[in-house]
Amino acid sequence: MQKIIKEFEFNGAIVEIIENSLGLINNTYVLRSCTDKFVLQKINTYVFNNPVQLMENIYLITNHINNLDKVTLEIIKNKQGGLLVESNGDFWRAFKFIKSQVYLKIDDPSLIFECAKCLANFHKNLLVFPFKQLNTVIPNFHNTSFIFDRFKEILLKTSEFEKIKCISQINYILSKENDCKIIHNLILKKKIPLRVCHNDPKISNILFDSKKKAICLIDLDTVMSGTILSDISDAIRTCCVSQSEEEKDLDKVFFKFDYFEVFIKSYLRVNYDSLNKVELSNLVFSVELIFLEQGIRFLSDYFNGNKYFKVRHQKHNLLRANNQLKLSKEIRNNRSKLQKILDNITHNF
Ligand code: GN1
Ligand code: MG
Repeated sequence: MQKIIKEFEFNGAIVEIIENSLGLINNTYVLRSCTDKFVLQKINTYVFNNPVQLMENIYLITNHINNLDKVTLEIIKNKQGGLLVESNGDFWRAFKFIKSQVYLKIDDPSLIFECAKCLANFHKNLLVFPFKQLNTVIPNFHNTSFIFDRFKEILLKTSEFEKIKCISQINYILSKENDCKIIHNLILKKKIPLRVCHNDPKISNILFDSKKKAICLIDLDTVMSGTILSDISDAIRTCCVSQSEEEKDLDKVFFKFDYFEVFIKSYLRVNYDSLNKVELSNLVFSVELIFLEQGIRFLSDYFNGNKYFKVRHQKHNLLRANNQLKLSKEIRNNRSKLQKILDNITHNF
């Protein structure tokens, strides 16, 4: 790693390297010199097969946000002025460290308010950004219809033994084929517009200061065009739940309706005007769908040999899938309750 470190424009010699294992994709290290801290990341090229295009996106997005005088990640370039360092087929990039706290789950409604506001401001700040300038780093990233089809392909290669053990999860997912197409079809029909989206605004990708105020969204790897519904629902997926996706005791896992209300109020306060009617009328459904999608992604990876998400044991992705599928069903059974909450809020706008 010393060889890589030497290639970047860090000021001061690095005296400490600490691995941060929060993310499920890249390898992240916090470096400290006598005066400063930095973040160094090895990009996971199984997931991101074009790190150059990915960094081009981050460069454009961070410049745009910076020019608005808002806080965002600051790239540290290599000594030749490039955005990446390549070594033995691996790609590394670095950022300035932002002094902050992250949360894996939330027990305080004021943090929900902050998360939603932070996401809404991110969307608002990027409204005028021409999304066609962004590279598609992962095609079909939140295309649930595509994710469903891929699940079916993986099932064909999965052993009967394994499938029997997960028969209830498989049958549940297979029964949702039509649901998986709904949002995608609305995008194709241009009823739901494409916009610049973060595409991974989970709670641990939001930095907070010591006063519990949100600073900014990080992990900009997947910033590209998409529907704003996947962003809103993905933040809700990780903010408005009793336990994180890592919880394996499903009795402890449930959706927090009161948090949902706070989230929606706070988000719409900032960004109500840019949502169209079709987006609003699909918002509750998109929350059910994002849990289902994440459940399918975890289960697909489990059947496929855990190649995508980092795992600590062989069944890790299966347990994560069970957690997400339980929540998807809970939303399904409470659609009208959520719709009422949403309607009561939008009524006042
Ligand atoms: C991954 O990189 P990280 O850990 O923030 C994943 C997201 C998932 C999330 C689930 C590029 O995010 O899509 O929702 O794990 N990122 C990618 O925790 O697949
Ligand atoms: Mg990520």
